[in-house]
Amino acid sequence: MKTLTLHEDPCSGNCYKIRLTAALLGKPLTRIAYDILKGETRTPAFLQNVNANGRIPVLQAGDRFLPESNAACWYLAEGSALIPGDAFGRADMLRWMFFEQYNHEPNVATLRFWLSIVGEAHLTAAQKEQIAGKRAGGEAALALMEEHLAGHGWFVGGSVTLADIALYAYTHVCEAGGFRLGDYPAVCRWLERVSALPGYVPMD
Ligand SMILES: N[C@@H](CCC(=O)N[C@@H](CS)C(=O)NCC(=O)O)C(=O)O
Repeated sequence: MKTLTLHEDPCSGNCYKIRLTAALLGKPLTRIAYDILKGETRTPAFLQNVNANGRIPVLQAGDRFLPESNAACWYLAEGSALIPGDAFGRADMLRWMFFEQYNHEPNVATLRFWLSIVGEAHLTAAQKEQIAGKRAGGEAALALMEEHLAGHGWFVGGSVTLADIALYAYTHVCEAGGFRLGDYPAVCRWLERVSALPGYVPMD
């Protein structure tokens, strides 16, 4: 595999997914940090050379750039046990990764960002109006995870896959967004299983 560089903001769970995947696979990553609060992913140089979409994470493999956290995790994990060997298992894993991007991250991660990183006092009126809806959406996502994990050790099959890594990133820090992990005991037990994996690294 080519030299791997992660363009990241260390406070981002989307970036952490890629670091965790690489760590579990024993693949070294070089890290380049940007401060999203200072607009460092919106500069002309970043837009032209790293990601025209103005966002991190971006995984650089040699001279090619791959935005989107879950795509980058897939690239790292291709051919490993983090991706199920059977077609249905792979599709089911993608189901949870799409759920993470559509139902979980826009609610759970956004409230953490707004309330703990930006700070409520600095939110716009439009952002403040969205808090209740994002709270309800995040709680619904966590409740669905709780229901699944009450009967399963992992999201897909009998071992950790990229679905677990994608959902772990923002779930384990969801209390910073005002969610109560204590309401989700099966989720808490699953968080412990993930953090006990060989090679696990914590978020910065
Ligand atoms: N769907 C993308 C989301 C990327 C994203 O929203 N990145 C945020 C940080 S987590 C960002 O770069 N924000 C800075 C900005 O939009 O200027 C992924 O999973 O990688």
